[in-house]
Order: sequence, then C-alpha cells, then structure tokens
Amino acid sequence: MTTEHPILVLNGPNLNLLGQRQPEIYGSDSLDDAIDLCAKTAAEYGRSIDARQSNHEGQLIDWIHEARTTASGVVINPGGYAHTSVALRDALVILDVPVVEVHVTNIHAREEFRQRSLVSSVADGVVCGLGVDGYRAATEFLCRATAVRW
Ligand code: CA2
Repeated sequence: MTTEHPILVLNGPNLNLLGQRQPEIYGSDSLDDAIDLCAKTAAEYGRSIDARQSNHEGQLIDWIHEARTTASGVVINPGGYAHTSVALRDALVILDVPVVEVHVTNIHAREEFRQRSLVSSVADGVVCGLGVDGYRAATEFLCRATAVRW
C-alpha cells in the first residue's frame, strides 16, 4: 500500500437508489452526495478515492480482491449483504489495508435481522446512523490511519 493508492469507496445493493425512495428511513442525500463528501475529504489530505457501486455480490467481491493491490483503504457500505454474505466477509478478511464499514442508518435500532452485520467483526471500524456524514467520517479516519508520517 502507498498513499498514492486511492481509498476504495464500495457500495452494495440498492444504494444507487439512496435519496430517491424512503427518505424517512435513508434521508434525502444521494449516493453521489456521499461520494462527493468522500472525494472532498480525501482531497483535504492530498488523497483520492475510487467510488464503485454494484447490486451483485460477486462483483463486489472481485473489487475487494482487486483492492489488495490497488487501494490504500476501503470504505464499504455492504447494504443488505452486511447481514447475509459470508463470502463478502471472507473477501474482506484477506485485505491487508484498513476497512471501515458504513451504514447510513442505525442498523441497531432497526429490524432484528439488520442488527447483526457479518462484516463488522472483520472491519477496523464501523460507523452507522450518521447518514451520509458517516462516509466522510470513515474517509477521514482512513486518510489519517494510512498517512505517511515523518
Ligand atoms: O443503512 C444502510 O446504509 C444500509 O446498509 C442500507 C441498506 C440496508 O439493506 C441495510 O440494512 C442498511 C439498503 C440500501 C438502500 O436501499 C434503498 C431502498 C429503497 C430506497 C432507497 C434505498
């Protein structure tokens, strides 16, 4: 890993619809708004991001594998796969770079099936319930955690 490498901002299923449906649950900010926050935050640290979204589990896993050699850290909102995907969790374990899991909503205050994330125990940190501001917090943490100090 070098700080030349971007921070991968990975988003799972349905997050492309953020801000377009169910604003009472997910707020009115869009995924583009979240990505803008990440890009601006990274730029403040002289860093860049690589933002991707997929509705397909295998595609997300392929991108995580790719991140082993191309990313300096990973912000991931796994969407519903947080609660179901052993395969996604297994892929994240292989990463040597830090990982922060983000959820727009407070999953612990929602339905019981959302209160457990298979990803949380393999992430370096978890942010939930802060809306899209959680993406900013996660990006800032990764910029600071992976900064070269001299
Ligand atoms: O709170 C989060 O960020 C979630 O990861 C969002 C996921 C949900 O399955 C997780 O439990 C928590 C859902 C993604 C957004 O789904 C939408 C569905 C309809 C309209 C807008 C977004």
